[in-house]
Amino acid sequence: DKPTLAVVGATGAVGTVMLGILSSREDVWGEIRLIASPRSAGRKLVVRGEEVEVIALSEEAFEGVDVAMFDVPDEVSAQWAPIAASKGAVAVDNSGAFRMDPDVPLVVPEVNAHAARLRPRGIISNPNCTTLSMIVAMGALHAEFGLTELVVSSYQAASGAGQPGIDTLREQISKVGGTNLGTQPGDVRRAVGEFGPFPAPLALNVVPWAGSLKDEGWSSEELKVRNESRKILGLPNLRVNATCVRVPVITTHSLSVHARFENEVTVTRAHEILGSAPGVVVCDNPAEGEFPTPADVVGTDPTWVGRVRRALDDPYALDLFLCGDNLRKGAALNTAQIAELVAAELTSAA
Ligand code: 11C
Repeated sequence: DKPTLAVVGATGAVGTVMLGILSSREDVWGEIRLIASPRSAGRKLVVRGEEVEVIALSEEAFEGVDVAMFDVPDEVSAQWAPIAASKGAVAVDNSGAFRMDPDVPLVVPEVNAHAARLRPRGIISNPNCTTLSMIVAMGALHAEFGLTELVVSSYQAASGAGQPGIDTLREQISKVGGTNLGTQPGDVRRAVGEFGPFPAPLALNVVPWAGSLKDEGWSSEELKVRNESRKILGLPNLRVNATCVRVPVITTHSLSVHARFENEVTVTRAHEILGSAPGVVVCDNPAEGEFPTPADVVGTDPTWVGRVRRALDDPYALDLFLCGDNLRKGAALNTAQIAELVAAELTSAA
């Protein structure tokens, strides 16, 4: 029999994309059970072309479930993923609750699929969307050249902050569109009113902040990029510095990366490596105006890479620009891919 899948957080921004992804990928699932907060229970959502009623999160909801995906806030995962695991399900968690737990693998199938098999807590973590938007490409380059250092600047979309992020940006755009705002200090700040989940206006602006404040001025998001990259690549001493910035884009995170390697690099070889890496598309012909932008990448699955240059003063370093849909590969798609790895394992063991 095909395994039973539970989608916890089915009504959220990532959950909504997840249902579309589950409907379009090869169908490895038997029952797909949709679970959400009691507030959303009873709603009917379409998956695989059929209406399915959402049930409320409870211990009983995990009866008979083989794989349970969690697209919910950290504290909800922290409580409920272990409950799902105790009921016999493999929990695939998209929150930050377990990513750095040494007994929980942090998996990107193109980079470290093998890690998914060793899961002593019955939980597998899905990385943060910012890490995920670069790590498939960086993993491919690491395999060829041996990565030693990453210097990253992110350009993160509003939907990284969930549906409230999307709603806030759309409302702000409606207030500033067609005006002459953006010419005087504070005029945008006064006009937009609510900042929603962001610490400053996002429309007509860029905001050098994502997540919460950690030691010595770093944001939680910047530390996630560092810690998660190290864990996924199996490079505990990798030098990583990130500056995470929110930009007025609805969906698709972009990153500018300066990557340093053990071996000398060439752009030609980097293009070959990236061009043949599963899940990566090279779009790099600036003479023709060809480079990835969020407006073109949104809604697609791969990591898009362009602007590949060898550092002018360092033959061991590459500079590049990447875009990835933060709700797809950055969240739902990678979670679905991990769940499919587990489904294949369960099916072959049966
Ligand atoms: C953002 N990357 O863009 C964050 C959202 O650790 O899963 C995802 C937070 C996380 O705001």
